[in-house]
Amino acid sequence: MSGTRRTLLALAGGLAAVALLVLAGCGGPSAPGGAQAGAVVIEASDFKFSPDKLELKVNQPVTIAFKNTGTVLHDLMIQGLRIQIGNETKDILHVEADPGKEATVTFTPLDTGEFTIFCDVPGHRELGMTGTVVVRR
Ligand SMILES: [Cu+2]
Repeated sequence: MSGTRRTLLALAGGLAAVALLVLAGCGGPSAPGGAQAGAVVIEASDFKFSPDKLELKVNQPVTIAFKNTGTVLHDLMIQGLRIQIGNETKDILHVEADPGKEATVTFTPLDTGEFTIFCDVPGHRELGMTGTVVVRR
């Protein structure tokens, strides 16, 4: 009989593990039904961001869809703002998109304050590809 019990225990353990995985999978920024806690579209053209001002909430996940409608590679950098991406904490956000392409990034801002957004492709920042992100409580 102990053999059967062990099998049952193993089964129960396996089910618990599956349940945990499912729970972990649901813990993202997208709520059931696909609605997103925070989603922003930023368009990059030659040579500006639209919008060039962004307001975020600290500790709240946000997804940025970065659309490049220009004719050359553009990226979006935020330096000095601590963010969480997946299980990692970083102090730089970087997302880039080829012309006509879109890239998305989901992160959680960990600091409040005002930070500068810019395109890191050489020369673009000077041509006006800058913006501001404000992270509020
Ligand atoms: Cu650029």
